[in-house]
Amino acid sequence: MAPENPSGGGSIKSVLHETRVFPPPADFAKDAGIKSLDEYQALWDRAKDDPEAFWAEQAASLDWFQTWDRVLDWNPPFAQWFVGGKLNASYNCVDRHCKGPDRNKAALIFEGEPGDRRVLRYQDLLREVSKFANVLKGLGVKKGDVVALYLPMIPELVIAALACARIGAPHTVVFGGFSAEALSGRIQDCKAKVLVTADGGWRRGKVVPLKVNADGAAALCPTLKSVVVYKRTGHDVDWTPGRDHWWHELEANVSADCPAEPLDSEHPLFILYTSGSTGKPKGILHTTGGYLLQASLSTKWVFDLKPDDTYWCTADVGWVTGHSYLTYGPLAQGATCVMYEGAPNWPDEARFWKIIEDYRVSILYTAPTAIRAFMKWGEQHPKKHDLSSLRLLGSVGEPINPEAWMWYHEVIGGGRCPIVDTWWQTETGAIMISPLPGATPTIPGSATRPLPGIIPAIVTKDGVPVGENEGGFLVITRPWPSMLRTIFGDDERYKAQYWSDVPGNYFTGDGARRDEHGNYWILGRVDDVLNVAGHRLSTMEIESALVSHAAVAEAAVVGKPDEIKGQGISCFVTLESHHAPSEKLRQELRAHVAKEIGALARPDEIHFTESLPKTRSGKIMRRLLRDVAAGVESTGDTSTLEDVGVLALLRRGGQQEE
Ligand code: 6R9
Repeated sequence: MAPENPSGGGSIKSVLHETRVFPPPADFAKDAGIKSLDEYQALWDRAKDDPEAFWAEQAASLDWFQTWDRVLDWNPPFAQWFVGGKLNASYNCVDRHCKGPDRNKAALIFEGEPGDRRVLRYQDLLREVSKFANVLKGLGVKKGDVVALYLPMIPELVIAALACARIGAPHTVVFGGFSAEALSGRIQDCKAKVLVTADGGWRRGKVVPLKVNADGAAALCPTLKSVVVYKRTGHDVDWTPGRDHWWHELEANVSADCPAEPLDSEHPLFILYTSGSTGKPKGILHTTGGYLLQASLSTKWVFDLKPDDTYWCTADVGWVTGHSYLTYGPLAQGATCVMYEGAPNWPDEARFWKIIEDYRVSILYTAPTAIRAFMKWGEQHPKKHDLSSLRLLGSVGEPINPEAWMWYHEVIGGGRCPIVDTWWQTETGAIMISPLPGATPTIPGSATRPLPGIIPAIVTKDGVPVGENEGGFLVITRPWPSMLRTIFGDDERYKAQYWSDVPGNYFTGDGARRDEHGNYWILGRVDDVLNVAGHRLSTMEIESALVSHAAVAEAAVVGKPDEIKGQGISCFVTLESHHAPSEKLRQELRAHVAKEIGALARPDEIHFTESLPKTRSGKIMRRLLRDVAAGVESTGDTSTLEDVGVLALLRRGGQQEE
């Protein structure tokens, strides 16, 4: 919010001038659900002209216990979709596929990092989800109670999420890389009563100490009554009798029958915390009908899913991509999904390619940061494996640079697989801008076009549309079914954060331009949000963590270009008078941030400085610090700087050093 660079044009610039265009391969288009740009355009136009009729038609693809009375109730900025309709997400993802031969189809093909394998058919998933739903009921979880999930990437994470959905208990999944402090903050914010975790998970041959962190978090959370622990690694863990329960022990005593609860379309499905431009993560609330519809429909359109596809989304369920495109979207579509627990370079850098060969994966959906790491590790790794089963590649999480796009296309896709570069956000719930692989010509670095039903615009800070190829703020002009409903417990913040910058429009926080062919080019965040290896982090969240350390007086955090991660974390820190800069303190501060937030937020560099560049009104000029961190000259206006000397000192590298 409140970006430093006010109006479109000027300060949001694109340096990309990409002209290579890759039309959909003819044999791909022939069998695709949407076969041509004309077909796409007709669908998009119809959705624009009569959105309610369009969405109602699409919603018929889900199984409803009761049809809706009204498609949309729009009280800006509060939307209700399919009002009066009743359905259940777990029923749509599991039960309905068990009514015919698909009951024997693989739903999840799991591979653990140590190499253990499990296949759950749809009827196995139904049994496991029903049993765990009964476990939750046995612990007193009622419709509307929030359940926190802090698990490794194992089938139980999907099972637990669907079990929550089955009984109407919203889940909040916390990524296993977050610290005890971050976990407890989330549990307290949503007042979860039950936490589901594991003794540990495997990552690069080591155990991720989930139960240790869960214990640390639980100690700070008075609302938490029970902790369910799945035995994954089998090592010893501390135990709090009365509060802690083994998953397998609870499950041994429950029935495998638990009918899915008919829920209002607007019943909360999950809360997922994400970083905004303030210190405190926001609980993004998604509800059942609209979210499930768009997750499911976009999976079908964007991945052109076929019944015999083997689909692999590499995202962790702790992020929204794992919610929409490993859990709800593909399972609602009855797809076969690969799920992998561990690191891409364990035991060696060919692990992903071996998985693709072993399971004959046909669709791969991953992140640019991973692709750049694969490039660095070298093409000898993918070359060792047969990747001929692949037919489609996807990218998500950050802008993909054309070099990485071309490498993905040639080395992984063998030059034959279309690439779908999908732009969306935790808040949007589902993919918003992306090629449709049988219809849209793709261009390295462009997410191309909005999906049918999505009407974006690129505007100045005053809401005036910018011209062709001019940079501006990306907004969405109309409500869509999978949009966030609010920030959990904070409607005012929801309004302020998303709907006040450009009144009447949803403000994405991203800059973009649209070219003369109607293709969108995402230019990155225009607010104080960092995108580190595809993970969203707020500069202020890291600043708060730094200043919570006794030695730190003031901190400013900025992103710095990073070859693999996209952005690295660069911190400028002033110290309390009785503390002196030292390498030891630098390491201590890095560790402190990792402890407060999680290892993913560990700063790449910490600069000690005597003061920070500020405007006369006391605002830290991050723009200047970004230039210092990147080692480039600042071209922007510095006239509001309170003390020009500070900048000169920082530029000369005249930071206060040990
Ligand atoms: C799905 C997800 C959202 C932010 C978003 C934007 C960036 C995501 C992108 C992309 C360029 C793409 N982003 N996909 N930028 N091209 N294809 O990543 O959600 O974690 O909420 O992050 O990620 O900046 O605003 P989330």
